Amino acid sequence: MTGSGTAWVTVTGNSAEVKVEVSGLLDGAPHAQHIHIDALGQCPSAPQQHNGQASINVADGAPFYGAIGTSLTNAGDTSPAAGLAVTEFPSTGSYTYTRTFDLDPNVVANLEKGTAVLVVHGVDYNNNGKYDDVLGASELDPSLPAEATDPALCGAFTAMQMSGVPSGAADTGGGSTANTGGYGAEIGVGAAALLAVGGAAVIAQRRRRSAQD
Ligand SMILES: [Cu+2]
Repeated sequence: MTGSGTAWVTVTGNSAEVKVEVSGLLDGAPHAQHIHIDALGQCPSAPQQHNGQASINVADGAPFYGAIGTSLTNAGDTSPAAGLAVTEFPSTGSYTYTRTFDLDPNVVANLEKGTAVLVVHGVDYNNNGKYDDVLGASELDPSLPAEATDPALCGAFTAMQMSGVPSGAADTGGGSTANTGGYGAEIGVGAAALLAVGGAAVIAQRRRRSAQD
């Protein structure tokens, strides 16, 4: 299992333009994605035993990256309540997500403090092309397999200089960037996913000044 990605958030007041680019995850399966807040602003590094296998679940990660602050859904509710609305999240292994919406003020405060962490969920640990019960049921929702909710990619947002999320040919328009805060996160594969392919238990936590270099 591999995967990588980059995320950007630009904030003007409480309005946020969010872009997430991900590649290398399980195709054809939902990937819940959230901005987690109110903890250390870090990603988990040490896998635990779940159903006899080394992996990291959301409960393992929560002391590091905290609770859901924002659900990066395709449409509708972006509150924590939509955290497991699996039909509202990207469902391909590689995708580019963009959305502009109002952030909860506490999420903005976490971005400013350096305690906002992007987490993309959904890992096919046993590489059989689907989420199954190899790790048992999700600790969050027993109707879902743990593979569907375990963190796949994680990265902490850090402040960066930009006037808008990278958008190719189209500019963000508007031009009112005076009060814009820009944040970027390089999101990497969690230690558990590396273990799943027999690799070293290397922490994937990354703090980068710039998402472009
Ligand atoms: Cu999450």
